[in-house]
Amino acid sequence: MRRIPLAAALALFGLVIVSPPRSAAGSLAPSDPPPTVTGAAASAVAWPRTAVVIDGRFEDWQAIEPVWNDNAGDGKGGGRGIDLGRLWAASDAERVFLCFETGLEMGLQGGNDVALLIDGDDSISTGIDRLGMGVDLIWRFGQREGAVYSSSGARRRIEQSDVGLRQGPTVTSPVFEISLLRSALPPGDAIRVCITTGSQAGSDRLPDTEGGVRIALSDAAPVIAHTRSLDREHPDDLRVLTYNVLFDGLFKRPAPFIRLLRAIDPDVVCFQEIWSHSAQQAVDQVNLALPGGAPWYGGSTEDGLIVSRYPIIDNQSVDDAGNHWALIDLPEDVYGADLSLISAHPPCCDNEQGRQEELDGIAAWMRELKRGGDSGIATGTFIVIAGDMNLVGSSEQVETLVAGVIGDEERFGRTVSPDWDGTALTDASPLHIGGREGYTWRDDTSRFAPGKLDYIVYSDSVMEMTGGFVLRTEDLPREMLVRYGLRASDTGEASDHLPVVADFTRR
Ligand SMILES: [Ca+2]
Ligand SMILES: [Ca+2]
Ligand SMILES: [Ca+2]
Ligand SMILES: [Ca+2]
Repeated sequence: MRRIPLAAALALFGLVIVSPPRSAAGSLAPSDPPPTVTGAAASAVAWPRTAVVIDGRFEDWQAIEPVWNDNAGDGKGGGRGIDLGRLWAASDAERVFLCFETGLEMGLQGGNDVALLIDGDDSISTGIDRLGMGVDLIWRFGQREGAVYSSSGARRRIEQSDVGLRQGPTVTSPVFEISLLRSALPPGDAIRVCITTGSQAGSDRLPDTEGGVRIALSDAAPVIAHTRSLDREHPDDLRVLTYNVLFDGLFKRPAPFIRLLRAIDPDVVCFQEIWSHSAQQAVDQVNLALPGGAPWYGGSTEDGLIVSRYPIIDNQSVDDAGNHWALIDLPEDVYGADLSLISAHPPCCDNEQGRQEELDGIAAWMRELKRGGDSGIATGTFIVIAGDMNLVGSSEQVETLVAGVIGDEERFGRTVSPDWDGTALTDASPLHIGGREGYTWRDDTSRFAPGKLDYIVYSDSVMEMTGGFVLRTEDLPREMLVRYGLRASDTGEASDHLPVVADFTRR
């Protein structure tokens, strides 16, 4: 297995740590340099980042001073080697946001004993007495569950949806950002927090002193971005939609999908989880939603299905697993290039090896296309890979998807940077309308917190992203629902995944 160095892993998530000087006593060190953003991993679009967004990127924490700087090296003996570092905090009237360093690349939702203890009202007289705090809520990340304690100390077990837990990134990382609802905590104008990495000897604690880190809370209204439109910035922008429709939902639950397709008005769609219907049947459904124009085109093998407003010049299976490739004939006068598109759906959950194999196969496929010739694509062709990538394991898989880094070069051949200028592709990473969230999958009955599973990555050397969004109709203002003919329940009824959209123009 390849290991990527810590610095590279940090850069991948937009964060560069400039050797933070840890204060000897583990006390607050406000003079530490805030994390800086690398150019490559920065957002493609200048989102109104006036607040913290739980999206697995960290540029939003740049202007915020850490509230604690834990000693380096005090967590190497236990707690699975986790060595807590800096802690950042933010808040508004609705949520508390935390960002913390773990000293090593790790997954947050399993394989660790990290616990977050919160005294939600800064009062020793409520909750249970732990580490000099009156702890009202404990969340155990690795167990994906927690507990709240009443003022009398009575315990009630909780799951992620009970506290509105958000966390990112969904893949492994040495830094995580999380948020939870203030309504899950007793009311107060300050909280105390402590993070522990386990109970065995040598485990780390942040802070090491009793009483936790005190964080004064803001009652400011949540910052909502002023996105009040689903429309393209320019009518000619190419709109790509990827949508995991959950077990043929496009046919089993057509009504919300028809409304959503009509509102989103895509040019090309990458569907996943259409198992028992043909490309022509998918085309017919899209035609039902968006009639009146030229006929739609479709191509599929299994699972990864592509529907396009523009003709499909060529299409093939990337592999036996159903990841699907199509070359789409975009209007020459508008875009000056065609579109090489993959609709992908690598396996989910614990199947880390199977997922890496499919992503390796996609990277190899892209490499061969780029060779040109009879079986290749023309230089400068738009390249987009979109789909439900199920990236819940190693961050190396993000590297394979975005930078084409092949894990098993013996089997899949050498790594070639996928973009035309010899660099990586760019992760579009759109946010929800409202700008507060980055997740693309959510199931409130699951023990897994909402996550970013669906991706659109593109060749930024020839394409410029002009907009995009993740759509969750429950969060739309009434006026927008009416304007776009949507119902608040649509995305929830349709699928556990949300529609993910990115708009492009020629660079
Ligand atoms: Ca963020
Ligand atoms: Ca530490
Ligand atoms: Ca308390
Ligand atoms: Ca410590």
